Amino acid sequence: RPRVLSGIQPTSDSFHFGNYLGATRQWVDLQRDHQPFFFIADLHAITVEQDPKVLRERTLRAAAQLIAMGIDPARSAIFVQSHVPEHAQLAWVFNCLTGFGEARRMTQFKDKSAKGGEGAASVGLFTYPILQAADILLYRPHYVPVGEDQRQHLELTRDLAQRFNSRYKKTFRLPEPYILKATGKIADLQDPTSKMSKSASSPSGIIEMLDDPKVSAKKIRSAVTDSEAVVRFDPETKPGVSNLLTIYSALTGESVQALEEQYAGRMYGDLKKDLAEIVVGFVTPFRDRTLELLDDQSYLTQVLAQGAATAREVAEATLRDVYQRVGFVAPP
Ligand code: AQP
Repeated sequence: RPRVLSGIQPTSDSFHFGNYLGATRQWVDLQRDHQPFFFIADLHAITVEQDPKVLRERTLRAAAQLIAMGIDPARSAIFVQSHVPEHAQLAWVFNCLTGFGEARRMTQFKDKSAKGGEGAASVGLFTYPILQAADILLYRPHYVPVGEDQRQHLELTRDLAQRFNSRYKKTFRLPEPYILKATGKIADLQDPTSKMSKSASSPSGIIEMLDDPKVSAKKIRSAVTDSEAVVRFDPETKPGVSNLLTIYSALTGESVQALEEQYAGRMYGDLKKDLAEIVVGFVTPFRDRTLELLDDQSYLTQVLAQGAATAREVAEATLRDVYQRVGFVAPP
């Protein structure tokens, strides 16, 4: 079975709809006929300052949310990145293969360091995409299901794989990004030309999966639209309404075209009210299940231990090949 791999950062109390519709929902689908590796990226999380206690809590919350949304620990390896030391070890090798200018071109670093100035950003934030390349290539996956914002990082990953293969010996598979056109970029409800983002969105722009469902419903009802008052999908001129249609379609399975017909001649208020109900119906059982799982931390710990054991088997073998190929003497 082809392998898939992806990760998510434990940098907030809850995943948001961008994370879910852009990435983790595909994890759930792909686990059926692939060999899946899904990790909680705590090494990535500390590229910006984290409170240690909160980071620990959020790591377990992330595991609970993944299971609650349908990742099955019997099918998928769910693990914490820092439990598999080979991620950091391979990242060092890739640090030494990456050009400084090449790393500099990564737009996420430019965006994320823009606020406080480059001087305030950590070197870890700068080399984040290189660690990400190591995360991926260690498992030699066929597909990497992510949101559109990760496309550039995936290209760097493929470049590094190719560089290593041609400099030393064919070691890595070139992974394909698995990015859905429809949901690869879920927009901020208040600023629909930007992506929904935990660090950049205002609280009213982001739907958190673990929020009180009433709060999420209110956020949908107050989403920014436009003055045309026609329910029509056109991301260029009507980004707000188009985003609502995207979310609606993704949650119900109805096509955007069918929704346009259903809401022809009706008000934006109707669309928002119906979508708010759909969102409440979706997040309520998810939230209940997550909270239930968080009550049984020994189960979560056991899932993560089993996931790390499965992941390490693969990661150790890859790192052994890499160390041998770059010329390191085998340890005694
Ligand atoms: N708005 C989005 N639309 C579609 N996909 C998205 N992803 C994130 N935002 C959207 C995808 O979610 C996965 C996990 O992301 P992450 O753990 O890297 O989180 P992130 O990128 O830190 O999430 P945010 O909200 O975007 O945080 P900031 O703003 O801090 O960077 C990834 O596959 C990502 O593409």
